[in-house]
Amino acid sequence: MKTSKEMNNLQIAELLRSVAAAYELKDADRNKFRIIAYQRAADAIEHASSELKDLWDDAKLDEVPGIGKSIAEHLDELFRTGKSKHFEAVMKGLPPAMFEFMELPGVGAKTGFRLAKELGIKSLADLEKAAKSGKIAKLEGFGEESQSKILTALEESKGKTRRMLLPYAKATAEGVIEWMKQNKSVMEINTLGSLRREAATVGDIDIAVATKKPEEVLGHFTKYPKLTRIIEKGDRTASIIVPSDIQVDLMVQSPEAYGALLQHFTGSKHHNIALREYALKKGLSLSEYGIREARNSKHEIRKFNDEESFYKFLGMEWIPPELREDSGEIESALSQKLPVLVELADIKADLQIHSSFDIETSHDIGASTMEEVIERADSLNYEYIAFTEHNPSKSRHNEKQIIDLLMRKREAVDKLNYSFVKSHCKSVQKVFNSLEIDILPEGGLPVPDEGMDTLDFALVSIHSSFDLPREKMTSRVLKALEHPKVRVFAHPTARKLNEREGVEVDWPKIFDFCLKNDKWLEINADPIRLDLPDTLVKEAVKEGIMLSMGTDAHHKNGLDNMQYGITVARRGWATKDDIVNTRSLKEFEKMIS
Ligand code: DGT
Ligand code: CA
Ligand code: CA
Ligand code: ZN
Repeated sequence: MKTSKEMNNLQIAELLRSVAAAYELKDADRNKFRIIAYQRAADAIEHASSELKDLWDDAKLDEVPGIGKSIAEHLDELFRTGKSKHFEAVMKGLPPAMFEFMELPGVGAKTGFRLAKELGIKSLADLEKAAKSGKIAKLEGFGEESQSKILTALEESKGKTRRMLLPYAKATAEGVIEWMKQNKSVMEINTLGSLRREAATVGDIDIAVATKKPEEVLGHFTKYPKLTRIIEKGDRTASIIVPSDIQVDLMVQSPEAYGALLQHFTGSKHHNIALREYALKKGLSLSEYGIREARNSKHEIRKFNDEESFYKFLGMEWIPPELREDSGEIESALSQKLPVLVELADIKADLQIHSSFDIETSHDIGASTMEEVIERADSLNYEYIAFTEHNPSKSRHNEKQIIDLLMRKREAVDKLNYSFVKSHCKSVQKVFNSLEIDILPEGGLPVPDEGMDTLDFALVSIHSSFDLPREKMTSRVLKALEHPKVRVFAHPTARKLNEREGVEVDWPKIFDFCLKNDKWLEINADPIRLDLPDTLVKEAVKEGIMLSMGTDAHHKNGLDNMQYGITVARRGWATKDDIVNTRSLKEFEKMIS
């Protein structure tokens, strides 16, 4: 087992997943809750916005939601001594290669174990050899199909480079920016690149500084206390590596020319190419230093201290970084017709929240009570929210039980509206009784109509059978959306960043149906989902479809993720009018009636 005091979040998450797998192999039934606890902790750590090691240094390990007391104790030992006796004991006797194999999609603990043990192999390279020579197909219960799936998974895992999720990138950049601001020669500082454009994932972090003393600023940068290595340091730029193998590039410029630097390194590449082409037609040449006449290299460069004047010189409005993807923003900016993009302050509600209300006790239940969630919503100045717990599972309840459970939740929500909301809230005026309902593989809903009647409105979403062919998937979704109580298609592509591609559906057909029947598409603000993705948001907005924003929070702190949904809405050109939950409570009530 690889252990070290300096493990990064990804490595720790992998370690906890390995422990969960070991429990699963040893006695899955008896360890059921331990397995869930370890997997949940792994997810929490993988998506945490700070390095766990740093939190441990500050004695804040217990503030990470999802890490229970006993796991926290083992992690404490891990950081103190470089290993955990408990983890080692659980994983004892298992071949280390199995954990590597388990990172392939479709390979679970049992398969990973059998591949490592029965083939006697130690690496992914060995596994590939075994698959190519037909050895896997010959194992009992495997066959040609499993073998070719493993080969495909191996191929796909090769080219993949992991990109940071937006919150992690933001927090990492924030750490560097705080450090840089301690230097007096730093006059202005901004993020650049995909981070400034608020893209869903970020490859590396780029930062700009305006200064009159470049050398001093770059020197300070390369003394960043958390850096693990310096890649290069020049006159105007430097690059370092910080924990989790993340690259941070710094570029400096004098304050008079800072606007051109910002513009140039914010990108995107495609926006810059299109802008350069436009400028060339006007006989101008653009660079990180400014603008000059294209055919006259002796012509003095015109400098810009901010971006507004840079774009203005080209006859354009300033273009918000989120729109700089060469998807029509230059034309709009030239005719001064850029949209007024929605802002976080416009949001009056959160329309996907899971509380701990035990509609279904064993699967994906929220960690905060309804009251705790309402208090948090109130502190965010929301006017209303919707509780959207998952539907009670059909396999474990009969129809009557499902209806009873839903009636019980209806009563609980009514009671909250009569008492708690009135007595405790300054801005929240109403909580809605909603439900996130699985779309069954054939398109039906697992809730009988009598249960649907208890709801104010419902969300539907895909949580299984992700691989249906396009036609089938489309009719499946349309069938679910047909029910009059259903208003929202939640996390419509079902993608998970770095984990799972979105489903295949006929989007124009879905858009058309939503438009005609007043159904809404969700922008799920969970940073691992950000779904609808920005490019589809843009198409939906163009069609005039309404969007519903929800954090999909499973803990009261999750309500704070709305900001990430806003980045997607803005990148998709959405204005306040395109978003359902910018409406006042009165208007919203009319919309769902
Ligand atoms: P990323 O890091 O993969 O998430 O994407 P970006 O957009 O941050 O790309 P990056 O870090 O390679 O470069 C930052 C921006 O700088 C990029 O959007 C376009 C702009 N840029 C302009 N000229 C150049 C150049 O010569 N080299 C690079 N690398 N970027 C340039
Ligand atoms: Ca970058
Ligand atoms: Ca870069
Ligand atoms: Zn969901």
